[in-house]
Amino acid sequence: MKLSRATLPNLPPVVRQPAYDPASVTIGIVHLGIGAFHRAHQAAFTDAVLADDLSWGICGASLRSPDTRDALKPQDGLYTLAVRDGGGEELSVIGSVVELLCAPDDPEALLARMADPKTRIVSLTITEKGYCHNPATGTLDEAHPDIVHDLQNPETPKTAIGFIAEALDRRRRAGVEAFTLLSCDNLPANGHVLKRVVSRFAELRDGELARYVADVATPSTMIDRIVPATTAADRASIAAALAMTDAWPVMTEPFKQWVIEDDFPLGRPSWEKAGAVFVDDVSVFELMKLRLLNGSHSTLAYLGYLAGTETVAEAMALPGMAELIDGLMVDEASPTLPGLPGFDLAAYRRDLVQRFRNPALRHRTWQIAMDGSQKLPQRLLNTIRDRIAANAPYARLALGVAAWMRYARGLDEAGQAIDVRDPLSARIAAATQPLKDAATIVDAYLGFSEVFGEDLPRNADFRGQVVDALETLLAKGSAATVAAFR
Ligand code: CS2
Repeated sequence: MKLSRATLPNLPPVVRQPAYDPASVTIGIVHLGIGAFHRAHQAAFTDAVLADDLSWGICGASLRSPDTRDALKPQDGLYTLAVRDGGGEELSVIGSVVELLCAPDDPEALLARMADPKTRIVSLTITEKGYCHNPATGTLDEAHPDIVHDLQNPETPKTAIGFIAEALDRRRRAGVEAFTLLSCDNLPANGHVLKRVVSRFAELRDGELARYVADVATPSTMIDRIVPATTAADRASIAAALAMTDAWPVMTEPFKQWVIEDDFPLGRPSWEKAGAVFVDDVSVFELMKLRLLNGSHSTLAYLGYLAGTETVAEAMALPGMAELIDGLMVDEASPTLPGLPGFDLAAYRRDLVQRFRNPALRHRTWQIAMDGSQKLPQRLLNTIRDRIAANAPYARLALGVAAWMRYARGLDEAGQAIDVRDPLSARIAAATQPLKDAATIVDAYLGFSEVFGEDLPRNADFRGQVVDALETLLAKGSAATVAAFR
């Protein structure tokens, strides 16, 4: 038996089911990037409040692979969310995703759905590189091959930016109000970044569209939930618990946080009833999350992978790692954060360490290590900039950067190839693999201004600290370097 609307009555009672009839849900949200993260986070928040207003169902679109559509369409969009920690597992079937599209197969279907007046929100989890921007400056990369393609072929776009611009243009021409654009990616001021790249793209298309785009609401959000990729073992254990198969269940942790700027001219689901927090300005929360959680995560991922650990929990157990991460968060990153009156930062950090140690999640270091060139600026480098400006030490942050450099060259400590997934991986490997000593490797990396900007490569102290850290990593290896923090 397979999970679907027809088989819901056969589920065992321990599995929570939608508090509404999924067949009565209509679409109000188009989500671009229907991966596990969206399904563990925003789709779950929506599912929890959908009974209040059935017009907020989600059309989930993939911009590349058909895998999610192929897995979930035969299940009427239903899937299992497994919330796991040391205490056990809670299972729910989520019913908020009611349509699945694969953009490359049928771009027109997605454009028509986005242009439909009933679509009032277009949300995104397309990862950092999906913004086709220069990570160091946050501006549209106009030479990006997919952006060039989308400007030349506006009706058959490839990128989220191209789809959004064309859908907005159709709404403009039809006299329909614009949807709210809701970026849910791990970028500082994600709403502003999205507005900036879509506005620039619209300008390059035409002036009327650019004027229409200027008024589109793009609230920023901070979203947080750890979601490891689903494994074959996860699928098997969920099938056993459900007594039926689910082609793509999603694994996550109990913790979830969603902070949103409340700017939705065409309305929104009552997400606050599911625990979302609406604020005027999300930027402080975003900085906190990016610099503490994600900055630690990337550092753990590179050092952990190099030391031979497969998961974050295993990396946390390396001698010295807990001390290193604690020092990175408490001594180096936290002092760069603006005040958050009434917010218990120490408790937030303690929770983070617990979350990293969650024994029930196999969150692979390799998964987090992906796309480092797109992640480093907001996770580590901007924090370092603030430390430099305050004339304060940042050795642990510099070690995180050096660990990325050690990893992204594509050779592990035994000299074996690493499967590096990063838009810059080929260029980085070509520039750095032939080099042997730390200083020349660092200098080759500093030539990537889309990562390091113009300022850091010129900063002798920064260069020196990263060279020292990389020298240690190359000479002693990651495990011994980390152990020195004990
Ligand atoms: C992780 C994030 O893969 C990564 O880079 O750091 O996906 C992290 O798990 C989430 O931001 C947690 O909310």
